[in-house]
Amino acid sequence: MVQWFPGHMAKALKKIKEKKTLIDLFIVVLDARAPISSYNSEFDLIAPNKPRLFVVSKLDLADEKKINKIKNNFNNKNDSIIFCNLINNKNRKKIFLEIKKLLKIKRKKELKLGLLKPRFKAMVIGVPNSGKSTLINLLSKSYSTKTGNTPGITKGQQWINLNEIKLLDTPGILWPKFENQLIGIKLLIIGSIKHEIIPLQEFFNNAYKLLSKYYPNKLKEIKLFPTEKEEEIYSNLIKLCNDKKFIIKNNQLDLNKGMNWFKNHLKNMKGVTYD
Ligand SMILES: Nc1nc2c(ncn2[C@@H]2O[C@H](COP(=O)(O)OP(=O)(O)OP(=O)(O)O)[C@@H](O)[C@H]2O)c(=O)[nH]1
Ligand SMILES: [Mg+2]
Repeated sequence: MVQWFPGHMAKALKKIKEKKTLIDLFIVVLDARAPISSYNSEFDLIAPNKPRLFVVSKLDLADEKKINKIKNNFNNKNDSIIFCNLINNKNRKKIFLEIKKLLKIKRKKELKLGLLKPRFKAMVIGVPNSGKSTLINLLSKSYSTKTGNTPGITKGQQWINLNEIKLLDTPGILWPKFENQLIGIKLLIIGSIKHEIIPLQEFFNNAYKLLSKYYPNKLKEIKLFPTEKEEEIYSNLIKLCNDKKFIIKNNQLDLNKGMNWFKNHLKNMKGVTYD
């Protein structure tokens, strides 16, 4: 069984629990290619009374039809949810308006209690690579946080000050419980888990099965055949390497190159939502 929950993630989760009383708003960033698998409802128990904004990122890569159905899963009336592309500056205003709306309610409550805060504090959390730092850069119109298309870019917590609000960037956390291996494969495809933890062949077989089941046409587009049988998946790998002319010396096929090509192809694929 693959170890999905490395030690530093346990530490990050502990830090969230430690800070929760300070925080006025939680912003949870989820990937629209796996919005359900990239959330663990155990978080509901960490701060049940705090306002939460779910920002579902990477809408430009997702399957919009499926997203419309998934929207119904997030129907808790105390939460807000926005689906958007964080690379597009046009979405900045929309997200800000939602944050302001949530904080206005909180401000009213606190004024009643005689509290006056100079700035509200929001903690941005989510699985690795979901777009937390990109969201902070979008909101702060700066490059104050480092981003990159691989998990584990942000290593520690960092406060970013805006006019009315302080945003806390956090390292991506993976949740301690995975209901099944399938969730792990989905998180590998969307780049939330490091590939080093699983042999390439195992990833290839499972990702091929997943794509065959969810998006068979995406395989046909690259002249491969959808199947969930391992012998047939192997024949398709041979075909892929032949088509792409992935050959080592002595006319031997470079199967590793074929599997890596497939891995990158999945990473950049558009129109997919695996939940
Ligand atoms: N296409 C697309 N890419 C996005 C979007 N949001 C973020 N990205 C990309 O996703 C990658 C990860 O973004 P980060 O902001 O570094 O993610 P993070 O959640 O801070 O990741 P960690 O710090 O590793 O936990 C980067 O390459 C971003 O450019 C989006 O809405 N659409
Ligand atoms: Mg980050």
